[in-house]
Amino acid sequence: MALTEQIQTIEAQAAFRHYSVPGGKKMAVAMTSCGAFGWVSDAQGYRYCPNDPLTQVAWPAMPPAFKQLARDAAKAAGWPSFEPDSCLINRYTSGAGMGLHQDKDEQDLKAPIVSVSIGATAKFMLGGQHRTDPVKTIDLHDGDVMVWGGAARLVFHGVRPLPKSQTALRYNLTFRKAA
Ligand code: MD6
Ligand code: FE
Repeated sequence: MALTEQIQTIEAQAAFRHYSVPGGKKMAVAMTSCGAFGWVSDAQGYRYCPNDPLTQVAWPAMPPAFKQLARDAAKAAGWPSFEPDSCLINRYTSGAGMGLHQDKDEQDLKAPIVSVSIGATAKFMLGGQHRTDPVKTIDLHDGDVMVWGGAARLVFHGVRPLPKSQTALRYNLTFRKAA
């Protein structure tokens, strides 16, 4: 099954939603998850949960094809034993972007993150170890896979808002070892 069809199956069980960040604002990007843990955010902060807070039931299982894709990509990049237990699915519509951030809610920051881009091209911002470090912009296209590990694991990064005039959606899958 194609990745977008898998996403449709997942969102039928765990709908895309806009989380609030601890400061109170709602994120522009809509999110859902699959796997044993899902990333969530609310007034209490960011964390991984075994249940979907919208339904109180476990997140949909990670499709075997997702897991295999993540394992293969990690292996090719030098992490032969990556076993993701969480896949965060981001959905970008016109005007939606994601501010500079680090991913550090996972227990084992030595495990890599595998990122898969689907749909509309995004301008991805790649900074350094400090928020104020200079940022490079790279285009992420449909089908692009990035593996983040080692020294790159904690770099600041974000996504420039999709042009307002654009109607095509972008999805991004990030495979993580959360627990
Ligand atoms: C995105 N990606 O591409 C957002 N985080 O939509 C991320 O925030 C990200 O691509 C950690 C590792 C890889 C990523
Ligand atoms: Fe991130």
